[in-house]
Amino acid sequence: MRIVVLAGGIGGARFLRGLKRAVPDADVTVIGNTGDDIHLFGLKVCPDLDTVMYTLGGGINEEQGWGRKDETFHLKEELAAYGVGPEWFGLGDRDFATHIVRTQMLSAGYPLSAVTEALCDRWKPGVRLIPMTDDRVETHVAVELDGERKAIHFQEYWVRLRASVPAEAVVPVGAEQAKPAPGVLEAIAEADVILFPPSNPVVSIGTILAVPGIREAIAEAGVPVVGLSPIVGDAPVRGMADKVLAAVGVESTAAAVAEHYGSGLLDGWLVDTVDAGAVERVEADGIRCRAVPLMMTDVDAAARMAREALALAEEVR
Ligand code: GDP
Ligand code: FO1
Ligand code: CA
Repeated sequence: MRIVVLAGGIGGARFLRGLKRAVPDADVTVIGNTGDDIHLFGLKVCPDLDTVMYTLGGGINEEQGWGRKDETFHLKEELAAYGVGPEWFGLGDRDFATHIVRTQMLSAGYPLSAVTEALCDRWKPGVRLIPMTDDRVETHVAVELDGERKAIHFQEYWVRLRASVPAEAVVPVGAEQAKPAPGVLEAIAEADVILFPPSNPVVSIGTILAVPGIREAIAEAGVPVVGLSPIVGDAPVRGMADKVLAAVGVESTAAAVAEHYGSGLLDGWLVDTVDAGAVERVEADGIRCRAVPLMMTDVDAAARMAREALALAEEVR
């Protein structure tokens, strides 16, 4: 079975680990969000690609959900001693090596998709991980700070400000001009099923869908498209999805997120059992909906969610 998954960072990665356990023989292609990418200290950092790669490759810091396990921060401390920041972004020593290799290869002329493949030669995530695009896309968030409206990088909004001010707009800068990376449209066209894991609907999956051609290819693939809600009990399980959903005028409920994707894109939607009351509303919108446990407390729980998603895909096929 050929499965295509659109993934952000932690939510996407943890779901993928469950999917791999549920269907070990499946041929899984992951289209990764690169809107979170940021240049720091002259290096290109790709948080969501790395979160997927480290999580599936066994290198992730499990408690944190991002970055490397057994990490140290000597390099960051040395940079800070020179007064070189930003001090608010926690790049560890082991993680730095990934960004150095990536940046070196990009400088040598390799596209990000080829670089990601090379990094995955080490981590062997067991999926084909492709960035949504080889072109530069950066998510910016419009906020009001000190009485002034400005656009800041998504990492600054989330990591430095901890989403403490309202997001007035979310803009995937560069997305309109971006082309899907090699293999993205082909994987979608050849998929037997397409899954939206419980990733952020705006700054993860929304950013991937903003690359011209990807949304259209999914809608036209003619195979079941099934998503899992990242919103449980009217709140994100973690992160700032509520803030960025508000910026696009969508309430933080499992049903509203399904409606935001729409029946033109989604065939099936899973909500958590605590949101069972949303099933009727989602089905009234023409999206088949089931309520099942959606908390990824461990890999087995994520595997059960993956099986439910694939079962729903068969129902709507
Ligand atoms: P990020 O890039 O690290 O923010 O990760 P993603 O975009 O892939 O996923 C973030 C979303 O995952 C957040 O909106 C969370 O609410 C959601 N999430 C995290 N853990 C769980 C979980 O156990 N169950 C569900 N249903 N959603 C989760
Ligand atoms: N998230 C944080 O909350 N604080 C950090 O200091 C931080 C550093 C960091 C370094 C490398 C990396 O790949 C990810 C990192 N993240 C950090 C997570 C990252 O900001 C993610 O983009 C967000 O979790 C939302 O997607
Ligand atoms: Ca992300």
